[in-house]
Amino acid sequence: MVEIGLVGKPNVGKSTFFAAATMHTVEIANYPFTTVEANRGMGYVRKPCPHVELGVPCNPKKSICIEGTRYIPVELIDVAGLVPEAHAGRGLGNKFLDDLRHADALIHIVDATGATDAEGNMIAPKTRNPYEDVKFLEKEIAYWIANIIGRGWIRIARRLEAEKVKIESVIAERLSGLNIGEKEVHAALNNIGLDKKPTKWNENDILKLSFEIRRIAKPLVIAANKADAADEDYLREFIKICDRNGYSAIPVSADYELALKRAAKAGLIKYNPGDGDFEIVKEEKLTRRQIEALEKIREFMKKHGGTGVQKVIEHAVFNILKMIAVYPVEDEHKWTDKDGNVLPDVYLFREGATALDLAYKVHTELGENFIRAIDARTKRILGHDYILKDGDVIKIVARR
Ligand SMILES: Nc1nc2c(ncn2[C@@H]2O[C@H](COP(=O)(O)OP(=O)(O)OP(=O)(O)O)[C@@H](O)[C@H]2O)c(=O)[nH]1
Ligand SMILES: [Mg+2]
Repeated sequence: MVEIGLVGKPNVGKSTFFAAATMHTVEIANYPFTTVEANRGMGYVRKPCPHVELGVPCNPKKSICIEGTRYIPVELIDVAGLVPEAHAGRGLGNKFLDDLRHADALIHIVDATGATDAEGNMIAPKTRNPYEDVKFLEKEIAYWIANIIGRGWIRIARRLEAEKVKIESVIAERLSGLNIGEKEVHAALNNIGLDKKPTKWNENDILKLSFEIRRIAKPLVIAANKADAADEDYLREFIKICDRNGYSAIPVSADYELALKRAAKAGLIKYNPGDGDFEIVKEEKLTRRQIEALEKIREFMKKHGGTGVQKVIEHAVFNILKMIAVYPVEDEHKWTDKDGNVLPDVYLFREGATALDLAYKVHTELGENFIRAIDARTKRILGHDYILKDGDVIKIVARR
């Protein structure tokens, strides 16, 4: 399962975002360190469901299909707020970081109103430049990585040089607990070009390398949260600065998304997560103030194409991690499993994954006994090295 960490300093709306995306009930409050233990839950990314082409309703098992849109689960982790020097043990220290070990990507939630200081205390709007938060988070994570790489470095570097082992394999071994592998370390080393002799590396070199490893192995998208309360020019300026520095920042109102989800759950409105609009269905049950509040939300959604929550999660999965959705079936004619369920499963893969990867994901045995795959649309036979495409419906044929 894809894991996405919701990170940021205290009091920016991480838990609100999490609650809105997962519908879990979690503690939300207007003071720092409300969350101590990480919350884990399912969020979703959307894809058009192939059942529409087939003209037969689907029977999803672990995903959901609403009006022709497939909602595919991804795991979200809401962690404790991060404060400056957390890597050195301040605030809740490395606890936050430890909860993110397996994350594939991060959503950095910031207060785009500029009304929370570095520690998460409320201050006047526009006093804390949210871009400061972007830089500080980069730094904290890089220090965290550098601490792990740099522990007893000189001894390791000497051994490396004496035994002629590959540098990337030694560093990747140190970082294996963080879900960071040789490939990422290799790419980072290539990009920054350090001295060939690791005994020559100083603390700064290791830090530079760690910044680059973070960029590659824990890529992030920025949720410019509390956009509902932000000054428009201030928000626009922030997004521009992020963009100039290679980050995508998306305006978000986690608060609005949570309000819509709750109203939909209560049957007051009809709203499919991620939609650009909603419909009031039980106007008679709403007070005037509630209707006014909903209309304010609608105005925001018109301007931004939704509340932004779904957009940020999908940006992380589809644009940053470049994932595709693939549907394995047992009957390539009916697109069913052995029990006759239509398009029961869907898996997310990184671009470049093959038919053999799909087989292994469905079942190790299927991978080990792989003979061929069949494209259920065209009935074309595909080899083990066929590169999966987004939306593929595939049957795997294996030895019994
Ligand atoms: N205006 C506005 N307020 C929000 C939004 N999202 C969260 N808030 C408020 O910001 C405060 C903090 O929200 P939380 O979700 O608890 O923040 P957190 O980042 O999880 O905080 P910690 O767990 O303390 O790190 C609460 O008062 C929320 O109601 C939003 O989109 N708009
Ligand atoms: Mg929280």
